[in-house]
Amino acid sequence: MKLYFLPGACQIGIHALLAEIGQPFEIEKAARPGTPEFEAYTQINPKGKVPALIRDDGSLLTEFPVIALYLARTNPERELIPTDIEGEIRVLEMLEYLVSTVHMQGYTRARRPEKFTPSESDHAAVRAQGLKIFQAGLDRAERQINGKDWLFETMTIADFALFYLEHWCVLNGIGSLGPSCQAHHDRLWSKVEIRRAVESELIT
Ligand SMILES: N[C@@H](CCC(=O)N[C@@H](CS)C(=O)NCC(=O)O)C(=O)O
Repeated sequence: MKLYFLPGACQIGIHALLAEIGQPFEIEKAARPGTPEFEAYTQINPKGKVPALIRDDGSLLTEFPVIALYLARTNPERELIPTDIEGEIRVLEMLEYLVSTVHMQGYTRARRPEKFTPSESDHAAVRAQGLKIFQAGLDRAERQINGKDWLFETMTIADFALFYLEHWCVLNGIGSLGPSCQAHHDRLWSKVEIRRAVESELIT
C-alpha cells in the first residue's frame, strides 16, 4: 500500500492509523494545486487531494472516512470498528462529523478563508465562523471522551480523525483542547510508531 501525503495535512490521521495497524506501507509526497508537479499527481488521484491510498492491487481509494473504514475492515484483528451494527454506525457517525463538519466546514474556514469567499474583506468573518464550528466539534469530542481513554469504550478509527484535528490545534493554535482531548492527543502522540510516522512527513 502507498499513502500520498502533504506534510502535516489531514492524512496524518490515516498515517497514524497505518502505523498503529503495523502492516507494511510506503508514503509518497503528493502535490499542491499551482505547482508544476500537480498535473502529474492528478493522473494518480484525479481529485488532487490527500489522503489517497494506493492499495496492493494498484487501485486508488480516496476520502478519509472510507480509507479508515477500509483499513479497519481489512485488519479485523485490530478491532478498530465494532462488528455490531449499533456500535459501527455510532463510530461512523462520529468519524463523518469530525471530517465533514469539524475539518471541512470549521477548520478549513478558519485556516483558508479564501476558499469560501473571493473578497478579502470577508476573511475575518469567515475565519470566525470556522473557528466557532471547529471549537464546537472539539467541545463535543471533549464531552464524549469525558475522562475515558477514547471516544468510545475502545480505540476506533474515529479516534484517528479526532487525532489530526487535535494535532492541528496543538501545532497551529487554532481552537483549544479540553483536558480529555489533550490527554487523548498525547495518548496517541506518545506511541513511538505514530510519532515517527507523522514526523517522517516533514523530512520525506
Ligand atoms: N473529503 C476529502 C477531503 C480531503 C482534503 O480536503 N484534503 C486536503 C488536505 S487536509 C487537501 O488535499 N488539500 C489540498 C488542496 O486543497 O490544495 C477527504 O475526506 O479525504
